[in-house]
Amino acid sequence: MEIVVLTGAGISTESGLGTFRDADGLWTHYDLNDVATAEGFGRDPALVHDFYNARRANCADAAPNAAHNALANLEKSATHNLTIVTQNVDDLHERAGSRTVIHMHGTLTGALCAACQHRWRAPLVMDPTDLCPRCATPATRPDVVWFGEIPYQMDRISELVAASDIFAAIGTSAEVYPAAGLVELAGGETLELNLEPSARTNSFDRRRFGPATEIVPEWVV
Ligand code: BJW
Repeated sequence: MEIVVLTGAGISTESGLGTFRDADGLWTHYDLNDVATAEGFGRDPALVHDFYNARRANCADAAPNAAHNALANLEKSATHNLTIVTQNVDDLHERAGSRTVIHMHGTLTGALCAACQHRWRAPLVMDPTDLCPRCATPATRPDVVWFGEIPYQMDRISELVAASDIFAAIGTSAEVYPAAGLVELAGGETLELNLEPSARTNSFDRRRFGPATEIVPEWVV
């Protein structure tokens, strides 16, 4: 049984990490054009680093919740092959014990040189004057996927979703593409697990609504 689970910010919100588009979400406090585009980074790299430094600190203080734990346990069961495709840049799936996790929008723990594309482990606090360890250019940015950039491992993700027996989307608004369109590629049964209906809820075969810490452990049992 091949299971692919797509996760979004809603799975981590009960761990204390905010979502983007809910009331009081990150995009109600920040203009995404300023902090989640390469153009915004070019205009004001200090603002972007402040945004991600704060999120890195929040993430370090957070712990996986019952939904992350339930998915990690599902992966350990010998009868399933589970791949988690996450839009989240936090590492709560890994810290819960999940081993097969694809971060399609990058990670808070990654640093990327905008000049030479070298990647390395990000320090807790990043600064516009940080130099790339390979080319020594002060072009260090978080290794996350901003609007207008191509998400990571899309070919592998598309193949996994198409070949899946079950595709479940957890805690995502389905407002951001290409993640929102993955349900259309799914070869098997599709299920939405979310606090409320997402923008693509009608594309799923089945749906359950409620907090992830309740509905994900119930689904996994
Ligand atoms: C709970 C809960 C609880 C709350 N329990 N649930 C097609 C049509 C229109 C536009 C486009 C299109 N294709 C591409 C675009 C452009 C653009 C886009 O989608 N724009 C839209 C806004 C219209 N997409 C892109 O630019 C992407 N790149 C791209 O398309 O490249 C071209 C290409 C791709 C592939 C092949 C070929 C070419 C890149 C998108 C990058 C997104 N980056 C961000 C920020 C960086 C990472 C970071 O800083 O964290 O990623 S934006 C932000 O949104 C972040 C998230 O990963 C992403 C998704 O958000 P998510 O996770 O869904 O969170 P929310 O807040 O939206 O929703 C939370 C949900 O949880 C809600 O439903 C709640 O109800 C629920 N919830 N509490 C369960 N307790």
